[in-house]
Amino acid sequence: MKLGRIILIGLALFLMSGPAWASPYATTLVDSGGTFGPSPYNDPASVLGAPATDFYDPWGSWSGGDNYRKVKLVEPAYNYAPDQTTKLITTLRNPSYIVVGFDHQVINDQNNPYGIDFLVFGNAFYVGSGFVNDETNMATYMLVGGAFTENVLVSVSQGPAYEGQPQNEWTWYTYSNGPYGDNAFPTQAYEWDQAKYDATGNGWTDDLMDFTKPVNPAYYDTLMAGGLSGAAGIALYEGSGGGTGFDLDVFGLDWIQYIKVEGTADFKEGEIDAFADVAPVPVPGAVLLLGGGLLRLMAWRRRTN
Ligand SMILES: [Ca+2]
Ligand SMILES: [Ca+2]
Ligand SMILES: [Ca+2]
Repeated sequence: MKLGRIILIGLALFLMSGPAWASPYATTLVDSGGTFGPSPYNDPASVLGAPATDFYDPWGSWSGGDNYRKVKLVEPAYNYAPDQTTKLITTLRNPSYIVVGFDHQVINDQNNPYGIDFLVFGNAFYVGSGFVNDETNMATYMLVGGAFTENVLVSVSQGPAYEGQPQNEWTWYTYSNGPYGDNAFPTQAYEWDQAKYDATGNGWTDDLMDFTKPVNPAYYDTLMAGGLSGAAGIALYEGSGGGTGFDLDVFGLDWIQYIKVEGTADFKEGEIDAFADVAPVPVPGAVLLLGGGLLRLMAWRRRTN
């Protein structure tokens, strides 16, 4: 009796948590080559795992702030992680490429927000009206219009057609006309709390934004136009951690498992930080439809009985 309940709870927890081996981020460095940036922007493995949230700015205290900085939409990942050892982002020059793999299929799920199936994070940032550090009040710091973005070419693949097929012979689908990596939306790592700023002079919380949630593409123009505060910009992210959104519908693909980023001769160069599989959001309407279907089924059973 007691054991049965424990098993049921365990089963429920297992179903809620999903497979323990699935990471939302790229987990495997499949291949890389060509010309990367100078150290610390030269390690292709820097694009694995979660986007950078904090970095060590050697000039930070010299310029009146702290050396330890949080990644924000107006101050992107730079230099090393706070441990001053871990590299965060990789610069792709012409020619160069990095191929990464997920530990699961990235699904073209109809419940993915805005049709966006995966996100690519770089070091793009919105241009602001002056000096920014972790003590800057995001409610008065203004986005003045425009962003520092670059265009890294992105391709996707389902991987080898047979075991051992070399990467350069896989079928690749390239977003030749964009979107590109290292572009809008800039990474926003932590939630901003205005009350905390007013009380302490530092409004950054320890609560991470969601790196598996895309920013609503409808806000692209508003954020690019500027004339809004940093806090207002973060609010438009609606809890998302940013990143450039990609839709597999462009190629009619149901899923992919590998992503390639390239620096190419036509100025497709820039920095890549991470890749994320977008989490599907159950649509309330779908639940209602399902509920309605069950009611109809019950009614039909009643009629036929
Ligand atoms: Ca899609
Ligand atoms: Ca860049
Ligand atoms: Ca990284």
